[in-house]
Amino acid sequence: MGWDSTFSERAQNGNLTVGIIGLGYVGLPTAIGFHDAGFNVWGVDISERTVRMVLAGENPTGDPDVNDIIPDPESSRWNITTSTSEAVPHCDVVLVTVPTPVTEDLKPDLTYVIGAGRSVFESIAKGSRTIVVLESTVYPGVTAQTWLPLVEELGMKLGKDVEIAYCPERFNPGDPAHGVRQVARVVGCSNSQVGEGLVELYRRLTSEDVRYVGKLEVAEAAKVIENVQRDINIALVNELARIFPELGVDVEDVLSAAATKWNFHRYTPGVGVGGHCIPVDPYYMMQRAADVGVPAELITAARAVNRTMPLHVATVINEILYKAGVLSGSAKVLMLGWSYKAEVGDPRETPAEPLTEALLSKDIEVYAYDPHIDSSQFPEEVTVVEDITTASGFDLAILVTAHEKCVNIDWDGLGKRMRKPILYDGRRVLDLDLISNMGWQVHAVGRPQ
Ligand code: SAJ
Repeated sequence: MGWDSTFSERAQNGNLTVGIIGLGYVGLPTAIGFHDAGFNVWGVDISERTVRMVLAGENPTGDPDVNDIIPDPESSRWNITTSTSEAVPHCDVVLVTVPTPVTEDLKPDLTYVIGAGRSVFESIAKGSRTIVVLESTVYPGVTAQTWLPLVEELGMKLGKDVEIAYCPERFNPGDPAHGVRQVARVVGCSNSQVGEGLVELYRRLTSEDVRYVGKLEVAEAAKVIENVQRDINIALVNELARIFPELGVDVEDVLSAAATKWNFHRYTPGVGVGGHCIPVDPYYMMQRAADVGVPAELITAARAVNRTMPLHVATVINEILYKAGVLSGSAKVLMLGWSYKAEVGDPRETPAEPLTEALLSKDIEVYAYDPHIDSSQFPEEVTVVEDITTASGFDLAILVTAHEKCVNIDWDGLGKRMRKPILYDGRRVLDLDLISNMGWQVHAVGRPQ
């Protein structure tokens, strides 16, 4: 039994069964959150490994915040399966939290959204008005464009057999302060009563603001532009990080000075912008603008700045090695960190990859140390360093990811084991004066040579 006049009341008293399709970074914490809020939960993932791990109480995601909070499989309210068709008939609401990556040619890849939608709709009982909510990040129009044809193809009717809504996930991996129970949500739905009913449901999940914002496209667009804005802001400081060193000025000094102004938003330049959100979502907005023939020049230009940051850094590093007298073809560079973000074990869209490709193209050997990333997740052309305390023989060390275990290392000891103690701080988090006093030659993104 999905939507009916008692839905809001059932949501308020936890008397609903919530299905979650996709138990990854977003889906698993969401399933756990609704279980902890007192709901019956059916979690579905196509991966046998994921289902097996979750049922064993183990965390299949790379997000440490999910450790030790997985419910006991004996709980009658916690049902985990690989079968959508088994789960959906039990559910009043089904949340779809599947990946929405971009293709090789940087176009939105909606195959998971379409596949999950189809398997959910096929499993819904006619007349149940089961509510299906897409949470994955898409561009405005996708939910209606992909799911409504599936509903019609199956001979189902919106408002009779099924209801469709959009509620973007705003989950920040590796940031316990912004987990699924602590972030504000917006709900888009063509049926305002269903939208308001979902607001009641999500209010049981998160302590922050939850509001109905109108039709699907409004909520879809809000999520995309949240990340587009972030990409543009980071691109600005990355562009400044290329300009100011040429003026003999450290960009970090400039940004810190500017940040004394009450409405200046401080961002940090780096080797690049990774992850499954920020470097991906702008392509959705660009696609949609192109569909309607309106240029998206700023969004496109910002994406290009961030996308080429690793190449810029590789060029600078090559110059540093050349000036240090390292013979071409003999240089060895140690990357400290591989993941796209500190304290998270996630290599998706990591700038370390294009940086590696650029360094290899300059005949520079690449080694990498990242305690959050399993050695099998590194590309084969990278030599994995398992133990930083014995690593030796490198001509330059570059901080790629500001993991605590890559920042707080024995710099003095490493310096003594380097062939050349040259450091490049790719995240502007290190105390370069302190490290320089240990005998390192120090450089950093946005800092004059
Ligand atoms: N980065 C910079 N400079 C910055 C901030 C980030 O270079 O000033 C780089 C990071 O190193 C990383 C990439 O950008 O490679 C993305 O970093 P992020 O902090 O935005 O982390 P994400 O990708 O996990 O973004 C998530 C997003 N959350 C959701 O989509 C639900 C994003 O919307 C959040 O704004 C962001 O977390 C956050 O607030 O930290």
